[in-house]
Amino acid sequence: MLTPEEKWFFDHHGFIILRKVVPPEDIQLMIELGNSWHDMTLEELPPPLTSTSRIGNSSPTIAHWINNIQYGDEVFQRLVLNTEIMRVIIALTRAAPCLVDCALTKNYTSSDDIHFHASGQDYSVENGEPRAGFINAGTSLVDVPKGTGFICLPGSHKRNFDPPDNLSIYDGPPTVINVPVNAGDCVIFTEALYHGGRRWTADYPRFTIFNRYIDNGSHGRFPIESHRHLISDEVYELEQPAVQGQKKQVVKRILKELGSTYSI
Ligand SMILES: O=C(O)CCC(=O)C(=O)O
Repeated sequence: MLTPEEKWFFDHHGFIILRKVVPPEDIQLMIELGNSWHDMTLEELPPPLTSTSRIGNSSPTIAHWINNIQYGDEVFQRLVLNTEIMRVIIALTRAAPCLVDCALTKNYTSSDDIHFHASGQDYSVENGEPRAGFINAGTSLVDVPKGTGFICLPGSHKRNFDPPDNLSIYDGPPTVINVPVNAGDCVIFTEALYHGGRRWTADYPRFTIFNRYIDNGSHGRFPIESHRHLISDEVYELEQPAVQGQKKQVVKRILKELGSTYSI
């Protein structure tokens, strides 16, 4: 599933980069839909699309995101089921992924910085394979120039010691690294990794899709039954709770497509 180099890279850094995994025509369509949804108010969004960044007390200049986008168009379901991305997600979840969030974030030069944060410490190596309990697959729809966008504290997912408080997302290597990507590239990282986002600097907006997966249960989330007709059976199944040791049909189909004999 993962090559020896990918296993080493993920274990060492806490993320992996997949290059050019999305076709340009899908990228174009996602940007068009993203632009139209981001121009809408919360009430105008077609249900069940919503924006948790517009609910509550979040900063008005936060880099806003739209949630449940997989219900908004098939193009986002194609990304959810993308074989190259799922190859890594299936490996890291020991063949038991549950999709818990699909969100499309738009950053402007006026959008806030995203400071270091991490969720949990659920990362380990089992039977010689890296595994992560909470994973984020961030696919960029635009070219992200060096110096802006995603940054992280490489290796911090192992968290044997807490990082010092005085680190800045603008610090440089070896402590903080910035990960420049191009449109169609996907950065898959464990949410246990300390990460964040630098202020956007290009003269076009940044669009990123963050698809999040867990490897056990469903974080109390379930497919939205009232809009179940808007997603395929495979995406519906992927949103069902994950049970270790039980492979979903969608996982079996992707493994077959990959020619993998992966067993737990
Ligand atoms: O802008 C970025 O790439 C970082 C996004 C982020 O920190 C998050 O999704 O939790």
